[in-house]
Amino acid sequence: MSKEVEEEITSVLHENRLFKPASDFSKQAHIKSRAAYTRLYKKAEKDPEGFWGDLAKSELHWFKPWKKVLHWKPPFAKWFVGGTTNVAYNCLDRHLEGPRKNKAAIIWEGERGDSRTLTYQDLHREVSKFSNVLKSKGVKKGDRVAIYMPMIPELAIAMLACARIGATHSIIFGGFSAAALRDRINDAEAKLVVTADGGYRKGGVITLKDKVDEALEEAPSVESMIVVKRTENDVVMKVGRDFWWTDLMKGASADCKATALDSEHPLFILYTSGTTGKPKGVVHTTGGYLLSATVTSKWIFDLKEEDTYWCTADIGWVTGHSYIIYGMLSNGVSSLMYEGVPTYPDPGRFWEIIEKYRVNIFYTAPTAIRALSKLGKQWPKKYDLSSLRLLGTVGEPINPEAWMWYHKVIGGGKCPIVDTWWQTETGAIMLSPLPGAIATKPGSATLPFPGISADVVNKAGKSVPANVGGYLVITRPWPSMLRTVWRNPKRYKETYWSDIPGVYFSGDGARKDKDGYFWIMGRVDDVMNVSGHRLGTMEVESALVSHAKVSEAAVVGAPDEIKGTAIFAFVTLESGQTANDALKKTLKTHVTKEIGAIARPDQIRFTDNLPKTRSGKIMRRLLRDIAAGRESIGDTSTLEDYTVLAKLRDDDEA
Ligand code: 7RM
Repeated sequence: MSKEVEEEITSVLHENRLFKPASDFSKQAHIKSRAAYTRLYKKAEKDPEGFWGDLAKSELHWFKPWKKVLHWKPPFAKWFVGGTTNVAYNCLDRHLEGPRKNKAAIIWEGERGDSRTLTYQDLHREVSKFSNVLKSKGVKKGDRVAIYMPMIPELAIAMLACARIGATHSIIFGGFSAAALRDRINDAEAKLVVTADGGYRKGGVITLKDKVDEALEEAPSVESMIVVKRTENDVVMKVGRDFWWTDLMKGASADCKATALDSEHPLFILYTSGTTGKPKGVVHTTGGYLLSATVTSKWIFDLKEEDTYWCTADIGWVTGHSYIIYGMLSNGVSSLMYEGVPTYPDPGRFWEIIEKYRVNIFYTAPTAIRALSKLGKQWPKKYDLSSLRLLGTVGEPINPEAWMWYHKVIGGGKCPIVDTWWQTETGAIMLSPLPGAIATKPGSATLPFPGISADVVNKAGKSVPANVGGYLVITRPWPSMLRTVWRNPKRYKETYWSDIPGVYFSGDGARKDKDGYFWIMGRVDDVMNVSGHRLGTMEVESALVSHAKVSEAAVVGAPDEIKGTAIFAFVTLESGQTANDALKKTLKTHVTKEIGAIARPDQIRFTDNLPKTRSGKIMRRLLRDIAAGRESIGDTSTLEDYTVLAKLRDDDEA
């Protein structure tokens, strides 16, 4: 965060609904009551190293025990110092001894309806073979491997193979351009790239290998490329550099021992874009990362042996890393992986998959919930969703209206919802209800996970009173914290540990209510200063979305001579609604009624789509430029649909 952190944020949202866990859910849950949560939380607070050390012993396999749980030289942490382990061993080998051997590890559904199931034994064999393939191409412990693939099982195999031999993977989401791919490959100096000839998406075929070819024209570190055949796309194979996955796998031995790796060995780099400047390579290591991913998966998703779990994220984002692959396989769960989009071939696709596989636990993003709710409940109503027992959300604040739709229409009013707050940098979930223990409030990520010390503070690092907005910080190191920015410890220190003295600053604004529940108010960069009040965007957006005709809203500040900042709202309507001036007036009045005149939008613009990142987050920075009539500068490589910006600008002239 380069911007100076300013003063408190005014909160205007009032949400009073409370949903207590049903007693039959609590009875079977890992953490069964608020009292049990409090006991764990207090235990961890009193003795964090004892708490995490005990869990590391009970939940993970170590080749060699650690000497010290935590070495903390702020802001640099080492967890489980001197211990050796292996992430792939914990996700695969240790399950082969017992009844999980022939249990589904990955249940894969292709966009076109094809499917594959890999048992733990199958996955172990494929991973071992691919580990040997990587070795045969000269990949050694500590080398970086770039992975640029569609959501197919080979993606999981490739990442686990890297983990098995101690190569550090850098997964680049398949929607990125050749230039974005090149920059990420170069920053990490990857030696090898794993890709595919293409993938299926939104009913069409995307290409991937051609983008790698283009990237490699200016990426001298790469020696070879391995290509999975997924589509009928024509590709050009460069002799001596490019190899087909199946050709190499054919001859590979299925015997490859998992390397004993130091607990602090870098497991992966994942690039996250800053608002300006080049993307940051967030570095996660081995033991601490796996511990947090494993324990949060187990307690927050309340994993049981017989569950079928589905997270709809792409593995190219941190959510896919931690909650499709590592956290789930470490727990021996059956994790469903879907190749395509929610609306192909029709808006019932997610619900059809839940019915087909009898999914029990479903984890998705508010953007998907809002988009699917806009298409109407006739789609989910066509399918039997009664297998669901737990729902989750991640990625953005969930508006209370979207929460209620998810609860009623998808969860049938009976499933707890875990609203999980975390970041690429945190590696694992930090704030979330434990579903059998914590009563939920729509729109709140509730309380910190045991062992996580979170607070809302002012610029000076002092806790702010209840219901006063401030900066969300983590005050103690945690096992899955990012260790550094790849080859840039200075940027690590400046970005996360400098604005507020002594603590990790998340970049998010938040408030705690009188019950200690956290309410995320959005990125601090998005906060609007209206007539001297600092308002988060989230609360105004929630007020707009609570109107029956509104599907989605994004609110930004625009320069205003009198107020300093005027509130500018971009609004997407429910299907079938017509945009007109009368509705603009109605919505302005609605916001005034819901949260007060201070938050009344000065301008409303209707739009069919909002600019979003490829992982579904609204890019308010770009909307701010449009509202101010400015040209957009800074990184737009994460933008999902470039035509949205042009359309929003055209409307400007109309
Ligand atoms: C997991 C992920 C991180 C940013 C974070 C927040 C926002 C994520 C929630 C949320 C409100 C949530 N990693 N965010 N989860 N805001 N409630 N439950 O999304 O690095 O891509 O993004 O996402 O602003 O700082 S991420």
